[in-house]
Amino acid sequence: MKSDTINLEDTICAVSTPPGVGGIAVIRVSGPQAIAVTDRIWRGKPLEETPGHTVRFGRVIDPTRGDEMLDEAVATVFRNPASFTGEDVVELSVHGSKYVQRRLLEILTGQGARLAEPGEFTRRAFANGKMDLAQAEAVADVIASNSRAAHRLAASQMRGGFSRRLEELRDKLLDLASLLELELDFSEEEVEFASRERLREIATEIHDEVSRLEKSFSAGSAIKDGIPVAIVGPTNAGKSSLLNLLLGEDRAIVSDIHGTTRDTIEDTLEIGDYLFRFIDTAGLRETDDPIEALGIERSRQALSRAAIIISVVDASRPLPSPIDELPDAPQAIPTILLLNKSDLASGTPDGFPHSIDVDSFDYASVIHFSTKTGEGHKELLTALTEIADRLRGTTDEDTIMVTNLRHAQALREASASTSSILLGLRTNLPGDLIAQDLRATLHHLSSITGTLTTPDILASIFSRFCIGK
Ligand SMILES: Nc1nc2c(ncn2[C@@H]2O[C@H](COP(=O)(O)OP(=O)(O)O)[C@@H](O)[C@H]2O)c(=O)[nH]1
Ligand SMILES: [Mg+2]
Repeated sequence: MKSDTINLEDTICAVSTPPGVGGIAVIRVSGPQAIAVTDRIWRGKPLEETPGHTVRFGRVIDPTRGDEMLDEAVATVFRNPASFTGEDVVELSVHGSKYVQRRLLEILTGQGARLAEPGEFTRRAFANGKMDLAQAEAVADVIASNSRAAHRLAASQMRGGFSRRLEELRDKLLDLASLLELELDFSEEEVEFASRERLREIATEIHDEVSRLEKSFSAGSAIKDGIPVAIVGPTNAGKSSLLNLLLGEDRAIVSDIHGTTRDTIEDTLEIGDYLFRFIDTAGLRETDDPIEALGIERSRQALSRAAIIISVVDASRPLPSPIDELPDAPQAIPTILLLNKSDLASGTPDGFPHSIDVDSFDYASVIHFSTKTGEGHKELLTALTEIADRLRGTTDEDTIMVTNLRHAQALREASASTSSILLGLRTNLPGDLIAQDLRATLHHLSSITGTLTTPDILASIFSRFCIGK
């Protein structure tokens, strides 16, 4: 699958461990001259005579300084095609001093290697057919993943789960194409009606799956980047106190002055398998203060992006009624109602001075809470992870979800084309017109795995990788 046009003749090198000082740093060299170049600065058993998947201990020397020793090192040799990039690769593990890392790169480039561009190792792996584009992008996602759920999604995509699903869709599209062709070939005869029925069945299956994948993006990207949770409610309800309690630090200013929080404050927290992104907002109220008004506008924006809403009310005071007007939130977003300041509440059977009718709004859960005593904290964490489980869709951890905007856009286009196929079949459009939409669908799906991608798209994808990947 050589659809990439990068120069594969160069031998490239880069530090593949994080920048800075470490116990060990790994410098990766890849390309046709990887072993020869490294051998010129290597003292130990010659790497040229070392089989692939073999580790050697030796020394790295500096030929420009009378072969003075730079460091002791461990060299791991991989031979084309059995390596990450599909090329000859040497990974040099040296002591992680900044000087040793920098000097080793200088020595290697002095011997004919050049510095790798961001993502160039992975780009070569793609160019050499070691993985498709969706898998290559998943490498970056695995590296960036910061929760178990995000890691599992990325790892499954890297192993090719998503690519296989796309392959299945492609096969079905080809089935459809050949049936259409049959129909064209035999259009004079009486076979049309029987096959149109079958065509519609296949087209519906394809369309449903493409749409499902497309729709999974909003939850998929939330899981990848942190599920956005907006904390909303009237001023002084205890929203900032809640954020601080959740994060275990005094992140937001808390005071009994109404309108203290003027800007949205965001921070992430890992709970169970998920990363959540909590957004503390300014209380929604009418105000003459222009700064607070800007904050309130930001609150509304946070609300519109939220995957989960925590609606906080001060339940020790009379509540504005009806309560379902309290959260300024669309019904479709799962909402947790926190009846805060339970430590101040007394009186009625449920502990609150005012009977609270919450039935009119479909809350995901209603929790008696106190940021002072911590009452309800555990229930809130459980409620959040349960909603996240539902967002992920099933308990099946290998569920395929789209987490990449580029893939989502391609799927959106593919879904528009499959709609046209269905419409064409329903309205008995001629086969050759339907075939056009079929080709368009194939095109959009293929752009995800990179079988049909232009070099500039590739360049923009891989430039977002870090150097050394
Ligand atoms: N007694 C009590 N006071 C609380 C509780 N939560 C917040 N407060 C107080 O309520 C006031 C407003 O809190 P804050 O978090 O700034 O509210 P926000 O405007 O919604 O962000 C502060 O004086 C807090 O100390 C609670 O659970 N119990
Ligand atoms: Mg506040």
